Amino acid sequence: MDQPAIRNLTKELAEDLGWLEEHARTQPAHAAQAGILRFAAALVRNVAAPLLEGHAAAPLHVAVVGGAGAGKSTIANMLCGAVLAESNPQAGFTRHPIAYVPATGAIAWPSSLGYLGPLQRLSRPEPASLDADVYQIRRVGEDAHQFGVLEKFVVWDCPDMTIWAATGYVPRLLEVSALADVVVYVASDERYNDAVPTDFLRLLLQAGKVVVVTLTKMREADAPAFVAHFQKEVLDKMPALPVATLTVPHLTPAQVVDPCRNAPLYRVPLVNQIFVLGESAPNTRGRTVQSAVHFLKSHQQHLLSVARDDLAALDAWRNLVREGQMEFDSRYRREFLTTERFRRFDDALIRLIELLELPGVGRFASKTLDVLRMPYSFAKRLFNSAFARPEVIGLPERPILDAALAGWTDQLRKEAARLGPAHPLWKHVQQGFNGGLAETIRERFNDSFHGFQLSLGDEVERTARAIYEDLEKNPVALNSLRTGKFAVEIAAIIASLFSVGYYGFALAPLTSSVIQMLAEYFGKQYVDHHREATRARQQALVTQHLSSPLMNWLTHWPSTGGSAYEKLGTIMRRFPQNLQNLEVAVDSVK
Ligand SMILES: Nc1nc2c(ncn2[C@@H]2O[C@H](COP(=O)(O)OP(=O)(O)OP(=O)(O)O)[C@@H](O)[C@H]2O)c(=O)[nH]1
Ligand SMILES: [Mg+2]
Repeated sequence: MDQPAIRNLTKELAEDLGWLEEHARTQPAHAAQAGILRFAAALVRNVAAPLLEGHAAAPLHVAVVGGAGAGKSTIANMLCGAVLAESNPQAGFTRHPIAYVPATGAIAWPSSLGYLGPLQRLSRPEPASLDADVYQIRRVGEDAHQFGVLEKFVVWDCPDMTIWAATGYVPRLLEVSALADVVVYVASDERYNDAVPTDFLRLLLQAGKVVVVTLTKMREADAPAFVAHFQKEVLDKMPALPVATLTVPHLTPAQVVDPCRNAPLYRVPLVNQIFVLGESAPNTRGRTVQSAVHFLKSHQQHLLSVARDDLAALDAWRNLVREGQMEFDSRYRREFLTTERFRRFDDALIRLIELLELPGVGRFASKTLDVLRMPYSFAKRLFNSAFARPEVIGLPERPILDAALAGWTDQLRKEAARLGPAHPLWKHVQQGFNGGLAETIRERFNDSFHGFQLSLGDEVERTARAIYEDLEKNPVALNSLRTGKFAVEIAAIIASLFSVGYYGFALAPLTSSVIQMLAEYFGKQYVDHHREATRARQQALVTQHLSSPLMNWLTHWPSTGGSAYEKLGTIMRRFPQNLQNLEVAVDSVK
């Protein structure tokens, strides 16, 4: 993949996750997922993008996180090797991430798009209590950092995550945590089991972050018991384990101020542990990126699930539209097609039967046979007039279509009004109806009706005419049918005369009538077959020209015109593929 394609890929992934995060915030049921979506987007921007854009692995990043007042700034001090981070008795004192870097040398900060998201870098030093979406970089004196991990790592002192729900500084924490190659999770004796930090620890472990737990402020003698307790109460319930659990018992004020000189017993194991984890920067960063991609892939469904309700609502809408279409089609069949006789076919039948009579000189012979068949014709007329059912008059077509359309539209409008309060999609449809959706439906329908009429045209007329015209155009077939029928009749009459002699004259009309009856019967079967085919064809044309286009347009209606559902559809389509591409791209960087 070339660089522009890579940039586009990570940009789209991060944007889509960002869009889903905003979307989650607007829905109370999914608000809790906003954090994980921000974290996922930050993994793409801060971890995957720099690697794919060829930025160096060094420096690595270690983020110190934990609950309010747990001792994060104190631990950050220890890692850097000096008294630097402002530790303050006021809980929640550190309000924005602070990056500690060596005193000299350029900082190789990736320039990839969206690196650290919305966090702005402060151009001048500010107190840690500055509450804004910013981060600052502090240089650490050379004499100090020889004791710490700055040679390999940028040390991030982070704000706490207690006010998880607030949109304020939690995103700042998420940005830096996502960036981190190693996370030091600090929990104090006083509040080791708080729900919010514990949830955050779970997210970090789920995401495959390398976590070092540091328990603080217990009495030295209680340290092993506290570790065991923390293991049982917190870590045993986690999806993965931290790489180590260390302890920093309650320090004296002198140790807090200068841990290098006064607390090496606690500081050295911590520093060593972090050093080991950063032994090879490319390996460590490679692992960070692999874990990030693995997390994104394995949590894909969860990440997209903020859209689940919307998709369910969209599905319900589509089903309702389709049911409406089926009802529209069957109403047309019920109320129009089944009662429509297609009179032209009756005329066609008469023409067909007439055609079978001999023309010219043969007409005389035909007339003679007609005379013979008179008793049959008379009896048939009598029978028909006595038993004929009253004619069902079919309603005109257009009013039936209009009524079916109105029924369809009303059903949609009613459901939208009923479900409007339950989901924004139905509200959106409801607003559509208030803003003239029904009129637009009618207009579209009228336009398609024109097309329907054009294509139907004189199709009925043509099909009916074709019944006898085909025969007329084929004189050979016509003549053989005519003479065939005539010959059969004559042969049958002669045969009856010979077989029963004188009384044969009485049988002749009967024989001729039976043959005529058979001819009419088969002719009617033939014409009825075409009548039925025409009915089916007309039904298909209504579906093709009227109901299907409307159904398609309506099913897509909520997701067009720049609505949230359009974006949702785009994300649902491209996100899985983009994620797949990201995995392939990351795997190819070895
Ligand atoms: N005596 C003593 N004080 C400690 C110890 N650890 C932290 N403190 C104090 O506890 C307070 C909070 O410690 P910090 O390191 O600022 O805690 P934090 O987690 O950074 O706190 P916020 O940034 O406010 O969330 C500070 O006044 C520290 O000096 C300790 O082991 N011993
Ligand atoms: Mg702090």
